[in-house]
Amino acid sequence: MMKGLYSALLVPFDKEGNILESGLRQIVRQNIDVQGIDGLYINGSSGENFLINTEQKKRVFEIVKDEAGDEIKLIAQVGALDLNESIELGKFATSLGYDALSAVTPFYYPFSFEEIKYYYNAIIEATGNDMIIYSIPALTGVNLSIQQFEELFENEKVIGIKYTAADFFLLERIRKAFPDKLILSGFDEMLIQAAISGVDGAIGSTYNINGQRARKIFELAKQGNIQEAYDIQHETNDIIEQVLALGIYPTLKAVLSAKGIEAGEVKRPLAPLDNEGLEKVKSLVSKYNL
Ligand code: SI3
Repeated sequence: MMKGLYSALLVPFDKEGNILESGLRQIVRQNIDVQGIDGLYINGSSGENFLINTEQKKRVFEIVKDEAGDEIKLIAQVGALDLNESIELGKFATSLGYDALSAVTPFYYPFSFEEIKYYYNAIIEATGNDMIIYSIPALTGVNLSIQQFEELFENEKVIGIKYTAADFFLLERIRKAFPDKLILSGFDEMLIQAAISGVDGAIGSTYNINGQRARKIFELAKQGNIQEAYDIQHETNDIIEQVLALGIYPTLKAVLSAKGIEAGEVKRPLAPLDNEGLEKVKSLVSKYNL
């Protein structure tokens, strides 16, 4: 089963934008051995996927599978504006043994729902793998309705949704209508609300550094220990608030670097942290024992 907590994997780059392969392996191990996650979501937003080329995406899939083997679940995000690239990546990840694919809803052009449906069905047909729809309206501008989710679910290979939205009414409607579909929540700062809403798990960038707290929030909320879960969510959100203020991906990488991991830089045009930012990261790491 694909339920559980997944880190949206960070990918380390050098200053020229090349992947630091040994650092990538260290981040995978950190997630498995220290953060205790159930799986990884590879080449999503947190992997800076939309800033790298096809060969780099394939190399990330390859290294992660080689390092993680069958220890955890692996979801390959293959969504792209070039459908041929999505299919190529989907076939590649499937041949490596990835447990499922995921694809962001196509963005930039105002695609019709028929076009979006065509995109998902084409990737599934070409790869034969399971598909998790990656819905993140704040970044894509694509808001799928419950009826549209239903239509996508008509393809049995669409096993679920990565739901990165704060619309808890829609989430409740989806949960009630599709009790057997997988729903993985995408906003780490709203994990408790998502858990109470009945999601099957979550995918998050901050779980690369804060996976143990996320586990407690999720399990306590599922057991109905809401106050205890909320106490940890409050502390978690103190961390997330500061991480967001500094810049999410460079800050998460700086936290990993402070722990001795070769987490590298973000890929330009994303900007690195300045010295003041790096000092703030040091206090964050020691204050919250990250
Ligand atoms: O790699 C990914 O696709 C994600 O990390 C998605 C995930 O929903 C994250 N979203 C983005 C845009 O980074 C969240 O984990 C997010 O970073 C976190 O909730 C802080 O806002």
